[in-house]
Amino acid sequence: MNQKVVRGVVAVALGGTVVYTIASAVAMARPASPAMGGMPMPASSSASPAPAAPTSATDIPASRTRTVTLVAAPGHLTIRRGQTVPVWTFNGTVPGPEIRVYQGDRVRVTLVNHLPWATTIHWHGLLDRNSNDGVAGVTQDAVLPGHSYTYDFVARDPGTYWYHPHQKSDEEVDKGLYGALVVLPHRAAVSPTVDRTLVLDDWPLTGARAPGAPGMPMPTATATGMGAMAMPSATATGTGAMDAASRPSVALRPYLADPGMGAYQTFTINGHAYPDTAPVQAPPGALVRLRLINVGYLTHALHLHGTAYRLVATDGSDVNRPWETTDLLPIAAAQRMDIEFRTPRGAWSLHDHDTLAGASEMRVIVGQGARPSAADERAMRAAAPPLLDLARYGVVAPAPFTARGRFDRVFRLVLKGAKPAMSMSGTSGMTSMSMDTYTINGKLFMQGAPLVVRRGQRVEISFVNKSVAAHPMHLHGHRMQVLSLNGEPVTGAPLYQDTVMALPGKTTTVAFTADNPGVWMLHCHELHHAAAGMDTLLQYQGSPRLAQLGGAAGNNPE
Ligand SMILES: [Cu+2]
Repeated sequence: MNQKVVRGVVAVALGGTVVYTIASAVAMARPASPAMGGMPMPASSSASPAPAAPTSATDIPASRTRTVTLVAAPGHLTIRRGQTVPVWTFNGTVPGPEIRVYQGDRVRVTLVNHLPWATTIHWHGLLDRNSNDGVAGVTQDAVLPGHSYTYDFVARDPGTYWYHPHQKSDEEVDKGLYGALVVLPHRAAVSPTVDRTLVLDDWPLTGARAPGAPGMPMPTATATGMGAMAMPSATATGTGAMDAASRPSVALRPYLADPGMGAYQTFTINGHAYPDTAPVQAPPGALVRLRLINVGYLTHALHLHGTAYRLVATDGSDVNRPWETTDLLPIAAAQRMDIEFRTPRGAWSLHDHDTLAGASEMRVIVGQGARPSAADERAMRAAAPPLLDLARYGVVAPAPFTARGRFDRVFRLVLKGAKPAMSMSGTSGMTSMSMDTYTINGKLFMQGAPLVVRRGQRVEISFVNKSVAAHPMHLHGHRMQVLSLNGEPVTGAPLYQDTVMALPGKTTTVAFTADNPGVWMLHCHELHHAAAGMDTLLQYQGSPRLAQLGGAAGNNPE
């Protein structure tokens, strides 16, 4: 794990040369039966939802079983006209097909591996059995090339989730292996007219700013294929620092305080960079729900022009009585933020309000028309709203935990990082960098002891970030209630997340009930940090670990 080079450039898919142009996701009226987000699904069956949500897979009638096949294979993605890059795909697309089901549906997903590497699928945020968690070396063996594996779960909790490999995840997710999982409630108080998913990603590409011919600015890996990673020039300077022309805005600096991320200069929404992003078109006054999923490693501050919005859900959990705001919405790695608003008149932007090179292309047009209005362009230049304070948003409500409550187990996890060491790799002329190390309580993954709990315990975890980098910490299999966010007590609506952003120099405290036995990952979702050691396990007493690292499949979750 420590020998890899960092800042994995999306590696080159040797072989398959079919160029896929991703179909624009279609603005969709709320479906009578769940739809697949405009993406083709190879095999599925569906029926109208029943009113009650059964509790186990065996209770679900076959008519409410959704059957999906996800074929992982190399392919190509046209990020924008003139820029097509080699990627890894599910069913030929990036993002992979959206899986949209109703609460209570049984979902059977068969993963078919046509990659040159072993892989898995992890259902990020889903509260389900440990055996479905898809973590190579912890809950299953990685699925070898040419093999398949079936996940079978009940979509118990409505919300916005996503899926991605948990085998060498820093590289496999980076190459494009991800997709949305949306679980619709049986009944919503008000159904939105438009319900769209926007998957945000960042790529280690210099994009439109790359010199030379259009096509593939991605540095090609060496002939040995996927294992060899080359450093793009942006990080070959020795520091990896973002260049002066592309520093994050002041508000976002703590979130983007990672000296190694300067290579990630191309930002996409649903696989495309503006102006090639699909607009969100709706008549004025229509209720729009946008499900924002950040599958990349950088935090983005999204700004909606032309109207106020409400943040209605974080990581799949509803926000209590959200109010209208025009603040920038920060969304860290792996987080989901669902927003609702009434469509304004005209054409307006939803965009990454930042000064990073890629921010201007992380943009979709909202409203009527595919081009921004003059009013929108003026607003783009003038606006300087603050970041939304998640600790003070929404209305306080009863919740399982309070900061002064009693806990059965209290863990204090100190997050640290060590500076990378540079080395030259002779063959390609590229500079590579040995992996920096990131630790929890001074230990790399698997050096440290797991956090041991018993079923029913009330557990508190404090993330004490003593590194210079931000760490979006993800706990599998549980919903965390955030008690204090970067030193600030949560005084608004109860804040539930499965991935909480721990900023440098701050302490963030979460609580949860140990109600899902198994062995679960707890790790940083800046997946380079995870691959560099920032992972641990939450282990229930008496729960067997279902797989081990290494072995025939080379199990390596990060
Ligand atoms: Cu981290």
